[in-house]
Amino acid sequence: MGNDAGKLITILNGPNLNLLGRREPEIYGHETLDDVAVACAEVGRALGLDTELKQTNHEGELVEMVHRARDTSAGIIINPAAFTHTSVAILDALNAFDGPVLEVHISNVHQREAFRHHSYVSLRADGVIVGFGTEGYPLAVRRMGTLLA
Ligand code: CA2
Repeated sequence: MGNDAGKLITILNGPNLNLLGRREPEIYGHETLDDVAVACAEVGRALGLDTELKQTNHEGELVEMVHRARDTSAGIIINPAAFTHTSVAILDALNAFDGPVLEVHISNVHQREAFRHHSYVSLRADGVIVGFGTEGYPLAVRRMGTLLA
């Protein structure tokens, strides 16, 4: 890592988001997770922030990714996907992270089934972006620029 490295923002994604852009475009849009990574990197670069985007289908791995971010990252942006609505373990891991946490949901979860209306992660999140499509991710990076200034 060179001396010009900026603060790192880790962008975590939960189960099935590897299918982004390939299935259910009427709900989740046409952008892939790789497209999201590029959009976030562009916004981050303008703010002097480095970004890394990760995805896993496994709850324990998401917990470990949050733990790793404790040593590497100034902030976490997380779309826990279905674990949003079920996982006390991910909430506990985020509670052990010192920096800002922003929660992103691509769809407007409040317009969907009642079980999507509650988020454990929102108890920890410093902000939540819901229903902005994949544009929510670079917007969250922009907000990180403010929170970490
Ligand atoms: O709107 C969101 O970002 C969600 O976190 C997406 C989750 C869902 O369980 C949450 O309630 C809201 C589902 C992610 C599934 O992603 C797919 C993407 C493309 C095709 C199929 C699934």
